[in-house]
Amino acid sequence: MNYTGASLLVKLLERQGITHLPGIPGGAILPFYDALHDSHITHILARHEQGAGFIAQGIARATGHAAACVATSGPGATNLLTAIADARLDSIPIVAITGQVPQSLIGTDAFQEVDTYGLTVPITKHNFLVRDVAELPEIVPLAFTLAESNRPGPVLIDVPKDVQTASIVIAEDALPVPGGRTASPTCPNSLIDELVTLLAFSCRPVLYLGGGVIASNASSQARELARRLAAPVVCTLNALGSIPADDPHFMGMLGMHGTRATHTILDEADVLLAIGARFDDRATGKAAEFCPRAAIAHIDIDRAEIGKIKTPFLGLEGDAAYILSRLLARFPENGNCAFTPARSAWLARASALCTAHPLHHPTRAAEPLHPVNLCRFLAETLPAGTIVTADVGQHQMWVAQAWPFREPRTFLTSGGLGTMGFGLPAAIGASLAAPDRRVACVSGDGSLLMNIQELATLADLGLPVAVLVFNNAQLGLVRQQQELFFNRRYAASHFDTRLDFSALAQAFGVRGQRIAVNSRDPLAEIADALTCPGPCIIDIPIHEAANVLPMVPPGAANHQTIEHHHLATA
Ligand SMILES: Cc1ncc(C[n+]2csc(CCOP(=O)(O)OP(=O)(O)O)c2C)c(N)n1
Ligand SMILES: [Mg+2]
Repeated sequence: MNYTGASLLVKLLERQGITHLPGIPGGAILPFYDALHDSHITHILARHEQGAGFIAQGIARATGHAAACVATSGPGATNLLTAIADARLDSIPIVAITGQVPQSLIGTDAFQEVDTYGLTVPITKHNFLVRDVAELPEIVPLAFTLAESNRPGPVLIDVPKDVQTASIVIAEDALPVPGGRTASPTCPNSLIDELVTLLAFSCRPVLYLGGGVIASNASSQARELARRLAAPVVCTLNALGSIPADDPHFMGMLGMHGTRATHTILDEADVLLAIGARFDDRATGKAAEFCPRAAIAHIDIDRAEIGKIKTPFLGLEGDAAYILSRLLARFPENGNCAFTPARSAWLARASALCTAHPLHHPTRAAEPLHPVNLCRFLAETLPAGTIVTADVGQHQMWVAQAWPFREPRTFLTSGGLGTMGFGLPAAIGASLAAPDRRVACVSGDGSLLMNIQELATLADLGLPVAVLVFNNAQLGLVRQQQELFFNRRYAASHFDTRLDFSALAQAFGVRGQRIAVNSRDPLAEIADALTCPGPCIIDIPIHEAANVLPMVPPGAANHQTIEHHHLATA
């Protein structure tokens, strides 16, 4: 069959199973858009390429499969960079396709020419500049294989305009098989044996789950291992939902906004089993003082992570689901490993610590809109299985602390890069990928503005996304750091104009509701607004001086956490 580069690219994306393709057209990618016109792929017209990138991320995070996005050359490509870098740090599989000026013009400062390949070298898992139309059948499936296999990540394909317009003849049966996740390296028996021994003889084991548990779909195995070992479990921000919040083994999120209980459990552990976690500084605090009594065993698909921050006693390179399945076979259901007196006492102590150090917050009756109460109320009110996206700031940390996530892939957040503006487009992507689910985006009055233009995309699509703005008229997390660590010198953290997000929503054609500061029953108003079946924004006033506590000062050890009572007496 006769193809142009553009129609071949579309064909290859169709064969990859791509159904939604967020992007924005422009000169250097127009041949591709022309070919897309004949395709059953639904193009999602974003309003900014960063939005398109995060819509793709929302699809990928909700499904675990690589999603694609598209942009033109120059500013289209540079607008994508933040979403690509974000995917890199959180190991999210996306394939970004960019138009490029014709090869004859590359290097001439042509109109809308930028070195997209060069710019994306450090922020992609891999990138391609297509030189010849005949390379497309190899490159496209390979891009998806690379994005999804082993440690997932973003891949970029830069396609010069002349490659898009070039002709090629390929027989239908000569088209390549689609790319996808390949088998991960296996792990030698001897290492599994050593890990089994380490765990079997441990009196105070802790499982430390990272985003890799969700990436490898290993949540149920991790939960089962915790049960069979009677081991407490702590999660990073990106692992929330991998074990249900009400599971008796779950001891909270560790790190900068974790509780004293979570950190005491880690301080007392004798074996730490890290699974798909990378010992990020926001999780470990001062790394030298993290888990001082524990022998560390580290399971990770990326061998470069093993020993990067902490030298483990045992390092196991491999897929978490696979290694955990092998471990489960060694700790059978009716084995006696879990129920030694020491183990039972340890699990009981861990639970007692959690009871003794809960999140501090006023009662719902006293302060219904205290963010912790608000998160719990929203979780009760929204249907089970709701997918929650968060933006970046205090509101994100309150959601992480207080929202009782019960399933993997129900909390989508920018962990590694911490990108304000993630929430709304990621929610659009999640809703496209999971049309039968409710999607809620918890955002801040600062973050939402960073990709507010995607409200127009949301209005076009009419998706059931509720945007909940925790409006404190502040860059709250910045204000909090200035209060705690910069002598209350509030530089550039307060907004002089308090925006009316409900009015803004209406301008975009989305239903908006503003909860008044003096509302008699704000929670009932919120519940009522949530009955809206289509997209809506609910603007909720949050106390301007509320802080996310506990908080470990940046660079300090996790046991040096600042708690509510420290401030109350200060
Ligand atoms: C793109 C980007 N710019 C700057 C920051 C630094 N930053 C982190 S949190 C924050 C404040 C966020 O404000 P808002 O969205 O209102 O959330 P709040 O903390 O008030 O809940 C800022 C500026 C960031 N994370 N991302
Ligand atoms: Mg704010």
